[in-house]
Amino acid sequence: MDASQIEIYKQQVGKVAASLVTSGMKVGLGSGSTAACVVRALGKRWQEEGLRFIGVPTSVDTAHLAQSFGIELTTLGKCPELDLDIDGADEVTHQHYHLIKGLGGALLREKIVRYAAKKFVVVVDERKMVDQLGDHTPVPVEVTPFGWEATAKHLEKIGATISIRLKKESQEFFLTDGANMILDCHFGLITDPAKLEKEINEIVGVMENGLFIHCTDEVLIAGHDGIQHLK
Ligand code: ABF
Repeated sequence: MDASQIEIYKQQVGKVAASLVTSGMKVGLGSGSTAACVVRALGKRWQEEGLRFIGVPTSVDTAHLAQSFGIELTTLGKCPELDLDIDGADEVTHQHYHLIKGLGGALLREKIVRYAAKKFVVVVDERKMVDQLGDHTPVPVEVTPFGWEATAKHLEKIGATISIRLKKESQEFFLTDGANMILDCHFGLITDPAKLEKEINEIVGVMENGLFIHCTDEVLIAGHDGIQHLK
């Protein structure tokens, strides 16, 4: 699938996801390129239809994009309960819609926003669908920089092969919007993702991880068969 076709899929699924938002809603706005297509489609509705909702962005990049359309934003501090959260993913299982998220580096805020929302809708193109998590994608683990080396040792003890996330074209550590580091943990095929999600978070120094298990309500998948809306 070439890049232009993928971009078309992302725009298609972004538009369909944006149609789920009605005026007055409190909406979590995800991060990554597919979620950005949702924000752009929402911005178009804001400007052309007068759609009015309140958004809680999951990253600085998403906040800037939403603000460029004039979308009203708030924080979970002012709005701790959301109606809907729309976000992308790096892998989605066909069964149960378990996710790996975080290759975009926003997993902590994404997970906090997800769990503040009544409904969670994931938007992907068909490349992201898998039978089992982990074969091709590491689990991003957000860790506090203090003592990250010791935290990494604990992660290795539960089976992780670790790549330290670096800034693009640099040898500097990538830092999240929350000024944490990300250790990309390769586990291979993950047979019990719910157990692993808990195991990782029990390690001192770990802030959160990119396994989103038993928490997806609906998935919108763009592909050569058009848009599938799985509930
Ligand atoms: C975000 O979107 C992240 O959780 C995930 O890593 C990323 C996927 O990005 P893209 O849509 O660009 O593939 O939700």
